[in-house]
Amino acid sequence: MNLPRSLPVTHLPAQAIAQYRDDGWCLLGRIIDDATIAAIRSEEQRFRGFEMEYDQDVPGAKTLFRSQVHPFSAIVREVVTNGPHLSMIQDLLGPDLVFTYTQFVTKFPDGDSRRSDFPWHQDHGYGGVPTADQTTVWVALDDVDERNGCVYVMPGSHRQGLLPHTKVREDSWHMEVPVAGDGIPAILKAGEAVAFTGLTLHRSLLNHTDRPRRGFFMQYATPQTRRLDGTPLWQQRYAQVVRGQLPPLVKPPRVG
Ligand SMILES: O=C(O)CCC(=O)C(=O)O
Repeated sequence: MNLPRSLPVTHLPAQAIAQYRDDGWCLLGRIIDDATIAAIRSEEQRFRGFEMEYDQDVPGAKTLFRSQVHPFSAIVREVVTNGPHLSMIQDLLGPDLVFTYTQFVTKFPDGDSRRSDFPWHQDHGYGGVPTADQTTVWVALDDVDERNGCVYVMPGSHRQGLLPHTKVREDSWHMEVPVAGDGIPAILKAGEAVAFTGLTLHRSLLNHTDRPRRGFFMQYATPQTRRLDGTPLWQQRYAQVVRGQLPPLVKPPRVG
């Protein structure tokens, strides 16, 4: 499957690269065109009905997560492995890129039940990675702002290193970090994206509208990015090199 190439491959302006380095996040602008957004929305709808390998649906929750769908969706795979944003991620992480994870995050209308919020966390708090060298690209599938539960980022928080996370409740897999301050809302039109590091604190609040807020994120690491136990992310299930290559691998393969 080929993506409609209506969006040019672009590089990030120096100012965005500096902001990502200093503040731990930056806007990428429009990275998915209308036709592709429509196709990705259809896939989001398709996968709603099926709990995937890494998902744990929480009864009564107002947010649905559908993870690692790219092996099962040609259009999602094409976007994550060949989208016009990859050159921008190379600007942030270097020439060699490992794609690691994708997830749909659908926040249903919440009223005021407080069940569609996602508290402050670092993505690496879940993944157990001590360094900032993985980038989450969060793409809006609907226009998002403070009313329907956009993502908020805390500038500079990536410089605190990996922070202790605690479970919010016994019956939930969500974890949180206590944070003072509101952060910056990433207000996006459908098809636009915000990028942040794996150590950047972020959260999302309630969806106060009467329509689902659909988001989609993709994560990219360097070949050097490792978990606390030393496992490189490129070795994890469903990871793949999407730009450049792995460095020379020093440990010889075991034979026999
Ligand atoms: O999409 C959202 O509301 C936040 C998702 C998020 O932060 C995550 O899955 O790590």
